[in-house]
Amino acid sequence: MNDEKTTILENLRKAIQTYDNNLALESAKKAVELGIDPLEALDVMTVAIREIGDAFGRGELWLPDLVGASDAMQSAVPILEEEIKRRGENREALGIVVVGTVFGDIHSIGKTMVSTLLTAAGFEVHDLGVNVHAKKFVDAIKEYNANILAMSALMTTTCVEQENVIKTLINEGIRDRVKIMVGGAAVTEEFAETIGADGYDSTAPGAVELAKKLIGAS
Ligand code: B12
Repeated sequence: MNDEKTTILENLRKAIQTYDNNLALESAKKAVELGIDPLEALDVMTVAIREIGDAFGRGELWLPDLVGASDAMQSAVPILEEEIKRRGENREALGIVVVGTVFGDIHSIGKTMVSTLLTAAGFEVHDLGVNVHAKKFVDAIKEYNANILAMSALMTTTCVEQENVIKTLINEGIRDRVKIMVGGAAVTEEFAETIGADGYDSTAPGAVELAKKLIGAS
């Protein structure tokens, strides 16, 4: 198992580095077949895609590289997410969460991981997708009677939109109805405090623990 596991995890890493959708998909399927923890498989790919992002940031890679790595990751992610949900089936409903990536930002992978893990942990999750306007968050919180709002932002230019959403909730008089957690590569603990969010975490498993803590379920 150990040799096979190492090979599969290595192939997942390689698939992201070489933009190989097929290798990503097949390796994800093998990971599930072999009973590898899907979170471990997601971690390996997350590290690899961030390295691609760093190289892009240094001007060593280009947008098509981000697209290639992202396509490869998104070939594997649904298989692993399905397994995460399967492992978490039959949990008791803990709370109602509205999730989305903020307006101006189309990065979806981390936000979707957060949604999946919250669902697997027993939360009722309403994922609004990406590029979500403040008004849409407000409407969804009212419609689903949510008690948690989780916002993702990956860019320094869009994390400020999280503050705009919080201000909109205050203006609508519903700020105190929800606990607000924020995350995504551009967000920090200090920033979360500055904008008046209730919590921040840098990982998707951490988002689940935070959500439980915020509603007093842990
Ligand atoms: C893949 C990618 C893309 C893909 C996205 C595809 C998709 N469907 O998501 C594509 C190619 C489309 C893309 C486009 C762009 N990108 Co881009 N992208 C990335 C990259 C390489 C990886 C992002 C990712 O998926 N990471 C993996 C996931 C798992 O990590 P994550 O999202 O951070 O989520 C984790 C945690 O943050 C946390 N989390 C996430 N959300 C939440 C929410 C809560 C509540 C909590 C608690 C936790 C939490 O949990 C997750 C799992 O642990 C990053 C590099 C990086 N270091 O992040 C650049 C990066 C984010 N992109 C960048 C840029 C500049 C762009 C573009 C502007 C490029 C361009 N010139 O067009 C466009 C922006 C388009 C837009 N308007 O949004 C920059 C942003 C720079 C900045 N600081 O502002 C980065 C940092 C690259 C860089 N170093 O320059 N990108």
